[in-house]
This record gives sequence, C-alpha cells and structure tokens, in this order.
Amino acid sequence: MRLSLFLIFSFFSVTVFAQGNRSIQTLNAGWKFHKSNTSELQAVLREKEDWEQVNLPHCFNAEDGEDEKYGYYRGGAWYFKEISIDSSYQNQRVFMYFEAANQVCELFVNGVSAGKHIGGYTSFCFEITSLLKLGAKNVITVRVDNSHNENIPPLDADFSFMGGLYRDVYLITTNNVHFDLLNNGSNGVFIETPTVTEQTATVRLRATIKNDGKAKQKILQYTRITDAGGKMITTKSTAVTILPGQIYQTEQNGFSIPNPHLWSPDSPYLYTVTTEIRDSKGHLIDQISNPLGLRWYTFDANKGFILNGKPLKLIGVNRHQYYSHQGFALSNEQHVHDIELLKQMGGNCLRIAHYPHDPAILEACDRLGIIATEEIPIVNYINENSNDFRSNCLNMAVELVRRDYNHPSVFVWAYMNEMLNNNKPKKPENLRRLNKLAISIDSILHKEDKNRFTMIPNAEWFEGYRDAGLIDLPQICGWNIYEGWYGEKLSDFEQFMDTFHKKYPNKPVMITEYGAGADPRVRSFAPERFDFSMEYQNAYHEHYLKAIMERPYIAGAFAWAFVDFFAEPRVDATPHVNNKGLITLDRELKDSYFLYQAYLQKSPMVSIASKGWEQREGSAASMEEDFCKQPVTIYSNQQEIELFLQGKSLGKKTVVDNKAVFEVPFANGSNLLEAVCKIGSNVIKDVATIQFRLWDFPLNKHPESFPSIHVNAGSNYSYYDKKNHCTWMVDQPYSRGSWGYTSGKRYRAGSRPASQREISCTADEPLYQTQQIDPGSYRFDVPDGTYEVSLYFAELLSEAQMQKSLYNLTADATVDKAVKRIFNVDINGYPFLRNLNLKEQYGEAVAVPFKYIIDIRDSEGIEIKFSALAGVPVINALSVVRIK
Ligand code: GCB
Repeated sequence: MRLSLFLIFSFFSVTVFAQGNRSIQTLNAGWKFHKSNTSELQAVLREKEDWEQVNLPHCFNAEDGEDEKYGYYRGGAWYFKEISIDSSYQNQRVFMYFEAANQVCELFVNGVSAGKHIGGYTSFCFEITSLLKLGAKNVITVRVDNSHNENIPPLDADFSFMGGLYRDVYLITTNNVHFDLLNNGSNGVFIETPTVTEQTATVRLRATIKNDGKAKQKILQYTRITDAGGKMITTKSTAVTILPGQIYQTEQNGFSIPNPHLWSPDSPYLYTVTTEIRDSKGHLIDQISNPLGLRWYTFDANKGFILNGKPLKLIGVNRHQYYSHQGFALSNEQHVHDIELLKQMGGNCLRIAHYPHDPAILEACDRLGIIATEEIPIVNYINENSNDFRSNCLNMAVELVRRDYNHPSVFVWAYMNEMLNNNKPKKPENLRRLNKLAISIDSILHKEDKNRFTMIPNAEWFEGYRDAGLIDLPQICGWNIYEGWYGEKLSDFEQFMDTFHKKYPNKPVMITEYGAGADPRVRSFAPERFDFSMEYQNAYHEHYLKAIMERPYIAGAFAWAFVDFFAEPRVDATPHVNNKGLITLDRELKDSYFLYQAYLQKSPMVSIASKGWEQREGSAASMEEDFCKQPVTIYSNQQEIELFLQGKSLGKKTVVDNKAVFEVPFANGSNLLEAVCKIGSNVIKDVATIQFRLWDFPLNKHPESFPSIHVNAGSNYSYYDKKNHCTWMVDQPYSRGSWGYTSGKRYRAGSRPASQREISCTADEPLYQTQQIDPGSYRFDVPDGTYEVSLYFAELLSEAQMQKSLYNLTADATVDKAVKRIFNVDINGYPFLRNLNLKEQYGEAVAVPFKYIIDIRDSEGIEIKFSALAGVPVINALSVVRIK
C-alpha cells in the first residue's frame, strides 16, 4: 500500500503516556518507507510523493533482485513515523532500542540526529529525551544503509546482507534513576556464577545505575533470585547514594544456592534474577529480570565436551536468519519455531552463524536447553589497513558479549570464519596482520567475559591457519569440512580430523560446519555430489554423523545448515539460495532431518524419511508385472522395522546405523506405506501415502489409458515440478516397447553432474541444468493417439568455466565462446525445428520451450531426431502428453 506524502505527518500517531517506572513497548507499526540514497532528510522528503506503508520487522530486500553488481539493493533507505509524547513525561527518560538494523543506522528525532550505529546484527539504544516535544507530535526518522563498506564486517560472505529495520524496535521509558541502557545493547545488569557444583552455587551480580535527575538520590538496589516456580531462594540489598549525572557501578556478591537444580539440554532449569532500584521511600523505580542457569563445563582435547561433570556429545546445526519472501524480517514466533524444530530433531547445540541473531533465539535456547556458540561477522577477509575496520570488529565483540552475557545457553564466543579460503594470495605479512587482529579480538572477548571459551572456525588450509596462529590462539579450534561435497571423497573427512588430532593432541576441537546441498524437488536412485538430490544429502550426513559419533575427541558438530538461506551470488538447485539446509526456506523438513532425529532422539522413533517424495513415476520391468520397484529409506533408533504396503507386510529389516532401505513394489495410484517397530507390547509407526504413476511395459499395453511421460534429459535425478504437479523422470537409454535416447552422453560441468548456472525464463532450474548431449534421437513407443510433444532447451555453461570457483560462490557469467551449435529437429519425419542456434537466437542459459501436436497412427510411436549442422545437438527435457 502506498500513502501520499500529505499523510506522513498526520497518520498513525501513537500517544505514549508516562508510567513512573520502566515501560517498554514496540514501535513496530505504521512506518512509512522509501528507498533512497539521499542522505539529507529534507531532500528525501521532496524526492517522492508516495511512501510505502510498512510494519516492522521490515527487510527491504525481501523480494528484490534489482542491483546489477550485488543482485539485490544495497544502499540507503528511510523510515518515518510519528509519535505523540504525553506531557506526563516531564521527569522521565525516553530511549529507542533497536534489536538490529543492517548495517548503518542513524536515528533523527524532529529532524535532529539522536545517534548512529555501525554494524548490522548487534543491538543498540539511543536516548531521545532531550529531542522530544512533550504533549506534542514528534517525527521519528531512521536512515538505514546496507551499502558495501570496506570498514564494516562482513566484507564478503556466502549470505545476502539484507537491509532494513528487520528486528523489533522499542520505545523504553524510565525514571530519572535507572539501570544504564546505553551500555552496548546490554540491559545494565551482568550475572556470573563463580562456583557451581552439585552441592552449591554462588552468584555475583554487577549493575550500572544512572542518575539523570537534578538531585542526589538515596536508593536501594534489591536483588532476588527465584526458582522456576517463582519461589524466593535468596535476596540482597545494597544502599547507594548517587549524585546527579553520575553513573554508579554496583556489585552484589555472595548469593548462594544450596543443592542447585542444574541447567542442561535434558533439564534446562531456569532461575530468575530480578534486580530492582527502590527510592528512599521504598517505591520501585526500575527493574530488570535475567535468566539464570546453573551449570559448569569444559572442553577437553580427548574426551570432548563435559557438562556438569559428564561427557556430552554436542550435535546440532548452524542457522542463518532468513525466511522465504521475508528476507531477514522474521517474527519472534518464526525464530522460536526454528529452535523448537532443532529441539524436536534431538539437537543439543546451535552455532549462531555468522552473526548475533534475534534475542528471541537465545531466549528459546535458554528455555529449551540448546547450547549455543555466538560470533561476530568477520568472514573470509579483513581490511588489513583500516583502523576503522579494526575498531568496528572490536566494538562488535563488546556488543556481542554485553547483550548476551546473561544467557546460560551461551557457552562459546567465536570470531573470524574461514579467513584464508578466499582464493587471495597470502603472504607472511597478511598472516601476521590477521593474527594481530585475532589477538585483539580474543583478548577483548576474554576481558569482557572471563568464563566462556573462545573459538575460530577454520577450513581446508591447515598450514595457513597454523601459521596465522588461528589454531593456537582460541581455546577451541573449529573446522568447517566439506569433503564429499566441495572435496571429492567423503572419507577424507575422518582422515583430515584424525591427522589434525594427532598433530594437536591437546587442542579441543569441534566441526563447526559440514553439509551438502539438497532440493526436495530433486530425487535420485544414483546420487552424486552436486546433483542436489535429497538422496546425496542423506548419504553425506549418514557418513559424517557416524564418523563424528565414533570419535570422542570431536567435542561437537554443527551441520551446515539448519535452514536453507539466501546467498545472492550462489547458483545451487534454487538460484540465490544455499540449499544445504536440513529444512527449506519455507520450513519443509528434508529427509536428513529425520536421520538426525534417529541418531539423537532418546524416545523411540521411526520415520519414512522420504515421505516427502510423494509423487513418483516408473516403468514396470516386464509385461507380466504391474508394479515398479523403488527404494524407500527409513530412519529409526530401533533395531528392527517391518514395512507394510497397502496393509501387506513386505518383511522385516534390521536397522544398521539408524537406517533400513526397502525395495517397494509400487502399483499405479495411491500406495499406503506403514513402517512399524515393536517395542515390547508397544508399537510405534510412521505412515506415508505415495502417488505412483506406473507406465506399462510395453507402453502400449493398455492403449486406452496411456497418460504422459516427462523426461529430465541427460540426468541422474528426477525433478518434481510442484506448480504443474508433474514428475520429470531420470533419463534412460531406449529399449523396444519403452522410451529413451538412442545415443549421446550426459552433460557434466567438470566433476559435477549439472550446470550451476542460473537459467532465465523459468523457475525449474534443476530441469534445465542437465542435458543430453548429441542424443541421436529419442523414441517413445506410445499407443496411437494425438500427442503434445514438448522439447525444452537451454544452452549451458562449458565445463572449463565451472572449474574456476572452488565454492561456486559466484555465478560465472562469462560467455563461453567455444560453444557453437546449430541443429535441426525432426519429429516423425516432420521438419519441426530448423537451424536452431540457442545461443544466438535466445541467449545462453535461457529456457527455450517448444511444443508440437502430432497424430500417431499405425503403431509408429514417436521419434524425435536431432541432426547437427555445427557442433553437437543437445536437449534438456522433453515430454509426451496424450491429449486424445
Ligand atoms: C563455508 C562458509 C559458509 C558457507 C558454506 C557453504 O565454509 O563458512 O558461510 O555458506 O561454506 O555452503 O559453502
């Protein structure tokens, strides 16, 4: 909806009334928004008549792709809002708290700057008291800018740096005497647990109190610790006299909790610490509540992670903060839902990657018992020569710790992800500068927090990280390992880790990333790396999980990633999305999610993992058969599974490494599968209904009922087109009575089975990213009738181009001059396409569909013949649909 400028200052005004002590409310509703690089407030108002009306959280890249260089808008944007402040605010302080804004944010109140914040992921607060007009309307204006800035990390990373006021914004009012809100996003109270044992726990508390009034104040700081049921456990009062304008640091020591209820993933028990300020008459004037979890832990180089005296294998995920069509702007419910899904998966840890997330995430981790690592977004490289870059990194480290200091779920502070993998040459002086910055960050993290561990996630180039000191410096070494995805062999994972452990026997280590891409539309009976099939992702995680579980020295492992996420330059099966999630951007669970559940869940579980593969197609193997056998994967933590098809047992299978595979004889139509495990006298089961389209053998066995065939040409995977409810089958060679190509070979991009180029004019990338090269002809021995024969083409990138980028983080748009192909296509002798030159007539990587209607008589079947005029012909997909 767009509103005229006239409405900007007269609409959606909220009136805020003073409350005496602290009040907190969101300022999320009724903002006017306009993208503009103009930095002058008055000038921007003259620029445009219409302003879009938005509510927060708002991300201005939720649906865009408009910038040539970055693919999405990176620049300035303005938000306006009007609030009326009641005159009762005479003796109150007023603040605006931003949970984050990416990445530079300046706040103006009635046209005057109230403050500027740098960094897109940490929280910040501005005081606006002196800029407000009491008893009147006030105009709040915010400029947010997500332009690339060489002084602000991250400079580069495999995720989109989306802009906007994408988290909640709050208006907070306080008494003149209040806990300090201007301390780097913190709430002004810091809690520590100097000792925790099974017998006793001690608690220490630091607070900063400010007197913004004109008179000296005698106050009492009163703290109480209550248990999860609200019962008082212990209290302390401290009398303080605070002069006007003064900031006072208090410390309350010696709280003691006998027989503490310990915090752990299985029992995330939370106490509450409530800290109050009371005036000399005993009236409450400010109050802050914090969660308190009592636990002790360490990371051991051989035994792994130890919590409350017992070893605990940490298995969980990395998470980014995206949702489809919303970009960065998720509701708190959506954030929390992700942590609930992690918990339901059985995961006990979360790497909050690669930057601090919404406060709702750690609140959920505290409550649900998820052990978190949290980091600042220094990714891939640093700006070595900039003091501003350095100080922005250090500020972010301070903001990270101060905001989240009190969360019992945070165990590790991390920084610097994969600093040496960006294909840039590294000289000793580069390594030295990197080391210097790392030392500064590590020491600031330890200065801010003496109790938690530090970690750096490295990758691949062992010697480089060693020489830069990034292995020795932090207390935990993280490794991001993608053997079997970017690297060729899965088993190189164990090899790398065992070698590392031998070289660094005293270094605690975690696998900070490992993962493989998968798109639920892509399914394969012969999975390969980079085919983006669910089956390859399953095989990858099956291998890694087993190897990780078998190695006690690996303290923890975080799958990359929990949820698919936007990464603008990337072209996976879904362009601009990194498809390595165990869950899609719409939160559809992929098969591998259930593998984790089978490994991690303590209660009995069985899952037909591929139940999402609910539309299948296939051929009967012979004239006598009226079924087609295809595998169905089941994950379970039980020993034996029995599978039923339409109520009839297909037999029992022993579960090996949490998995059993059944060859299921699917019949045409609806197939009900039930996977059943008996546990004593109890039964658990999972159910799936698979719609199967069976082609007879031969295809014309029942001429009256032949429907259609869709082929994903030159491909080892089938592709399900959700919009048209149609499955494009794995390609096959022709045999009499059936269908297929008569010759040719599959397109390959180097060692990869599909192009990773974005294909324009379609949303069905996986269909166009494979290709049969020089097919000779395709034959379909269909019964007589009238058919639509559709042919789908796209000129793909050459193999040489694909080799260029290790991680394929950048789509390579270079035109391959070597490709020259011109060809003809004849359908049953009819000259359907002549001199087809895809590149010249349509362009590279463009979807080009054609359709031809044909009558088939005298059992001639359909023959589609390709003949070369220059180069070799290609075909990406084809379908034969009977219309009469
Ligand atoms: C990595 C990076 C992460 C990428 C991931 C990938 O090593 O740390 O940011 O998204 O690999 O998918 O390539």
